[in-house]
Amino acid sequence: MNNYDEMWKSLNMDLDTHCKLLDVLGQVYADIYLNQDNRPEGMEYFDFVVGEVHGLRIKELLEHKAKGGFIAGAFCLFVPDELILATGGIPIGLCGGADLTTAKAEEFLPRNICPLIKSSVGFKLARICPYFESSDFLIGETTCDGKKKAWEVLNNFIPTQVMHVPHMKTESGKRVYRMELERLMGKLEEAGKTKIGFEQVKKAIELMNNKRRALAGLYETRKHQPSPISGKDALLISQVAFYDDIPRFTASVNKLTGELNKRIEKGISPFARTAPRIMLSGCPSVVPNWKLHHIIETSGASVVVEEACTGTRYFETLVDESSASLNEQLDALARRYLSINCSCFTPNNERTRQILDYAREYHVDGVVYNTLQFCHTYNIEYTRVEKALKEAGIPVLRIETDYTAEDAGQIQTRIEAFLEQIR
Ligand code: BJ8
Repeated sequence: MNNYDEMWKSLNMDLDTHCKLLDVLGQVYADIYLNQDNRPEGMEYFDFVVGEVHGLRIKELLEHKAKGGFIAGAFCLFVPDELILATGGIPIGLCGGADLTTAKAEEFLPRNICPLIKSSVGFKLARICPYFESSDFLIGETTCDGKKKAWEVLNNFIPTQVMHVPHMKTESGKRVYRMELERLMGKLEEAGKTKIGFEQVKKAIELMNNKRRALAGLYETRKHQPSPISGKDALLISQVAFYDDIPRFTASVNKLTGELNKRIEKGISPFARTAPRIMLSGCPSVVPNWKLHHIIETSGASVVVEEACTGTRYFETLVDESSASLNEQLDALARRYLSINCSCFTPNNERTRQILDYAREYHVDGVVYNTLQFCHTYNIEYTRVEKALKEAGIPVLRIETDYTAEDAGQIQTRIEAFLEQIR
């Protein structure tokens, strides 16, 4: 990475700890990603983005701010990127996927809380994430209990708006979410010093839909047997989607998909045709958490789909583009966002149906159900998913883990036994 010390200093970051973080990440990335055989050439762009993750992209964000724009950090798919974009903001996904700042987070949070929350809060407290430090404010939401209370902690360090996401998709729940869109819009208008209008929202909807279409196209290639791209690479792309420049990201994904389609014609894949095809389902795998994908793929299987927010949930439904007024656009946004099947909702029957559909569409041989420790909603929902998969004759293995490497050996043994069973 170029020397960005001055920039990081201007963001009041802890340079020593940050430097250690970059060293560790560089090494882990080289081991997990750059060592893969037979990668598509189009992955060079994403390697470059990761190489510049705390450099060039941050410079771009700061330039955006210098021109009067703002940066809004968020942690959940229920925060609508379109409204942030329509008011001149850039949305950035800030969820943390590393264990480095756990001790710092535990100064304010209990030990028995989801690692994603601890990591996210810890990154802010330790001042080692330039995305956090570039953000003007955060938009939290009321999805799970841990996050809901973490916003109160974070609000002491950075202004944090909280969006009320209902837990039931009833008529009243839908009304609540729709009203929350309007409330958020007011806050964003203040931040962007602009009045939101039909044309800006239309442009933002198209921008986001194109990004979703690009990701859907990429995932389509993974339905082929064998998949032309590793699950690890596909996961990385889903993770980069949360912070990269949107038009550039969309064009890069589309270009890669073109290459993947050619690889399919020529029969090129990182995997043997006989490699078991695995769906990862459950909690998000947030950058730089590549643990399960790496273990599964180094055990000889191919991850072909992620039923997760770092996967299908990110792109699966488009926002209706035919609205004729701002009101209709808000209705369309509410419909689209409330179609996301997160386990924070009750009931959440649609998610199980979707998992079965994906299993069929992606020719899945087995499902690895991924839950983060203390994520009660995904953990509890396992029983229902397991029952449905067993009835459909699809083997499933639940892995409950955190961000440390301590359980990697044990997980590897369980995955290998699971793959044996599938074979
Ligand atoms: S839409 S999955 S991003 S809430 S893993 S912090 S739920 S205890 S991340 Fe999520 Fe939105 Fe749902 Fe997606 Fe809580 Fe569970 Fe931790 Fe979680």
